[in-house]
Amino acid sequence: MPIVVLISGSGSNLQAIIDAMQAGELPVEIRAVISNRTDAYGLERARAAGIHTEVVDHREYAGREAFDRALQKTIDAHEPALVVLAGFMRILTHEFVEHYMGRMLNIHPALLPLFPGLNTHERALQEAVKQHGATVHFVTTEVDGGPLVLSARVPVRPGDTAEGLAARVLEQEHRIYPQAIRWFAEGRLQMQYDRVLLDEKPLPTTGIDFAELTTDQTR
Ligand code: NHR
Ligand code: GAR
Repeated sequence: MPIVVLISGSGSNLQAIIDAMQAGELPVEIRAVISNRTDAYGLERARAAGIHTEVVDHREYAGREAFDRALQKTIDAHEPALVVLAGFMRILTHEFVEHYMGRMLNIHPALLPLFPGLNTHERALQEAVKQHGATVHFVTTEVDGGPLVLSARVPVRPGDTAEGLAARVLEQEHRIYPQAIRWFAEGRLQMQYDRVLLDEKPLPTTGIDFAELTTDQTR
């Protein structure tokens, strides 16, 4: 399945996708990696894997609408069946999201619906939650509010820093994102209205907990 990956930074989730592809565990072809930042390290990861890269720099556009139109044009030239947000840091307009509805996934570094938006690890520490994690969801116009697919939990430990917690969460991101993308690529995962179907069956609104995956679901 042809996909396009959008990044803004380090690209460790991109790397996890590339690694899963190279291990023969993910039936996708990354047609392009697109960054809104010229200095994103993920661009180098893509180049090292021989993947086409492009930059659409948001600072070169008069506003979000103009940026999103340029981004959409760049993406659509590659005719992806799925758009993957992997640490992409720009909020997307309604028009853009409508265009890719049901075929755009995001990974968010929190247990949604807790802590949508930015600085999730700092906020989790501030609120002294016992568990934190990451969630894969379909992208809708409501930021970090789309239907939930798959999440993984990590414990929050006494004395944790935001950096330490972020690293623990990131390890889990690298497990769950390739799994969710694989389901989509195999035609097993669909968004229908505000629900997610896996193998034609609706998921609970919380999505699936990675720790509770059945052998059927991971096959
Ligand atoms: N766009 C829509 N419409 N819906 C979603 O669910 C989206 C989205 C765009 C990005 C990722 C999201 C995350 O996982 C995502 C989901 C950036 C911001 C943000 O406030 C919020 C959420 C997410 C990504 N960005 C600032 C902005 O003004 C810029 C911050 C920066 O450049 O560092 O766009 O967390
Ligand atoms: C990841 O933790 C991802 O969940 C988060 O940024 C990090 C990107 O890491 N995404 C967001 O915060 C989106 N607003 P990566 O570039 O190494 O994949």
